[in-house]
Amino acid sequence: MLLIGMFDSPFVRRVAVSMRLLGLEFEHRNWSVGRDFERIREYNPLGRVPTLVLDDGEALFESSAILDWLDERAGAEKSLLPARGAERRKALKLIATAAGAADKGVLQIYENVFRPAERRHPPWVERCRTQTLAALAQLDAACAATHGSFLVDDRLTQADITAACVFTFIDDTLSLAPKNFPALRAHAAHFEAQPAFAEFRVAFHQPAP
Ligand SMILES: N[C@@H](CCC(=O)N[C@@H](CS)C(=O)NCC(=O)O)C(=O)O
Repeated sequence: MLLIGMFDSPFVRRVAVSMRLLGLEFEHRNWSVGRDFERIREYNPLGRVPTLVLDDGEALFESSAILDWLDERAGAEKSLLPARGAERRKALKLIATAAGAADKGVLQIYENVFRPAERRHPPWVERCRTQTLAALAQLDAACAATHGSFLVDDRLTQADITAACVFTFIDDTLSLAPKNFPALRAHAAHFEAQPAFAEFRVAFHQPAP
């Protein structure tokens, strides 16, 4: 399998970390959504990452769809999501909160990268920042409620992986105050110290338009 996309993207990174944790081997193409747009579009009409090219040539995109396939391939025993019920709903809601925070974080970065200075609209950027911070506040409360344990199901799930990858990305890129979100920060630090996370930890690269 071939994973396309740079590891400074929280969406690419959560897929890479999950593949490592599930014991699935992959090759990596460190392609940038700016510089390598045309190359990515050969596999994904949207030119977005992550894109996962399977061994038979089929390309999957949208990280949640990729993760769904990886879980299915790894089997129910290893799956990173609870199979059903309240724990699954809770995990999906936390994942949506974290992924939404990342979406809004990415939009704030792209406002600077892809839009000329005279066309930027500060109220829109401010709105995105408000949304990002509100989502992080919810995740922080969820982490505080677990008292340092896993977010869901008393085991490592995609909720922990996504929350950690997203917090690290936003902390790296959007100048959070170090004292903010203490429980989420501690949760991310705990997971970032583990080999599957550390292996895919890179400095953020601003995409060239
Ligand atoms: N919902 C998508 C979001 C992925 C995403 O935002 N990827 C960014 C990189 S972090 C990207 O491809 N940006 C280029 C673009 O959207 O044109 C997913 O979960 O895969």
